[in-house]
Amino acid sequence: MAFILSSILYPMRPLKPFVIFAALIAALAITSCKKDKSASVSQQQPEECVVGRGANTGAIIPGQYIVSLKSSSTSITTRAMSTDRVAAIGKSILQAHAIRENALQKSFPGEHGGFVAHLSDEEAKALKSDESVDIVEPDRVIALGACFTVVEPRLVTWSVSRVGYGDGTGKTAWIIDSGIDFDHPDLNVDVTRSKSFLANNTSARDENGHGTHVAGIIGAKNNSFGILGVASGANLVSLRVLDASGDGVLSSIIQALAYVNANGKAGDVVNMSLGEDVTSATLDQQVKNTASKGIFIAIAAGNDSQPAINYSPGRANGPNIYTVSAIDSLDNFASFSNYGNDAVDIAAPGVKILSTYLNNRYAIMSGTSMATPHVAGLLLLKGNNINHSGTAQNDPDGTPDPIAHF
Ligand SMILES: [Ca+2]
Ligand SMILES: [Ca+2]
Ligand SMILES: [Ca+2]
Repeated sequence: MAFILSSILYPMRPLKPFVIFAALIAALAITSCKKDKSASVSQQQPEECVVGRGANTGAIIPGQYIVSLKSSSTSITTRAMSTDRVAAIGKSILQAHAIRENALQKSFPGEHGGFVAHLSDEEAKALKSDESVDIVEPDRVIALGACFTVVEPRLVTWSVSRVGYGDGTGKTAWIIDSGIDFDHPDLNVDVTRSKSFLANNTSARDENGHGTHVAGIIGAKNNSFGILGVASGANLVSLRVLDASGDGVLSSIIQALAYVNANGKAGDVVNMSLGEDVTSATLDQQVKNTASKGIFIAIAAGNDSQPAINYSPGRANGPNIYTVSAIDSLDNFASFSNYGNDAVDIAAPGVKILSTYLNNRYAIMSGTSMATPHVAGLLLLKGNNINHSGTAQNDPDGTPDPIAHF
């Protein structure tokens, strides 16, 4: 799996100091991962082998735009429309501006539905002025910087013990990530509703490991082996937006949220252990739109040691939306975690977290990516009645985040 580390964390472009720091740490992790092929517990894991954004995250995809439509427009209502119907509306809008029909690449239904199109700057500007159009913004790269250490499992991990746990049977978590390992014996994957939003791969199976790790924290089975998830036995739906290298595009995440809007129900939970290096009005709006249906959304605050309010979707605020910062096993605020209570709602364990991994294995990973599924599990069990137990120590914004608890 070394390609994940090398391809994402060693970019040719200038790095911010934090990214250089993360890359150095990851170099240590590669060594320990190689040593651990036999699934033995590493005694020398680096303290901060953090699953963060890859260096290209936020880069604009030239000539590709996300166009979302006004839901209250007098001419168009996308609510309850199929993907095909929204695509047809998109084509008619393109036509009205003398833009070729095949510029439309994909569409997403829902209250703030829309489409993705290949456009020139001038064409994008023209669509922005259309009275049916709400937002036009460039599509962007989403990339994951990942590192992991394969270890022996323990039934109840320190982190699940810290937040508490219960029976998640019959509850549904929609996991927008790199996919889930369908064959992992400790996971109850809802294969039927799983879906890939990648342009060139229709399988929702995980080829990266990140999504499988997230899935286990939420719902690993209550059986005689492996680990126990926060909401054990929950239905885990894989909505794949990141490929084997951890790369994806913003518009796939928006499509995945629209898919949850169409197929989910109140009480379900969406886990978003991913984010952008920038803000996206379209993504924030889709998150709020999904949450307004009574679907809970757990979102990673991000791993940049920066104010969380500067990143989408973590900055999206509103009922049923929980942006999650990370703590370690001593309740200390994780050095990498984004902060700021204008965005962050709650903290959860995110340093050295043990969970399921590809090919029947278990691994340790760190990041707000790992903190978020602890909260997602609690939301499945308790909804907005989620409790707190203690607060994050040394929270850099001066307002200690409450630590999530059953
Ligand atoms: Ca288990
Ligand atoms: Ca918030
Ligand atoms: Ca805080």
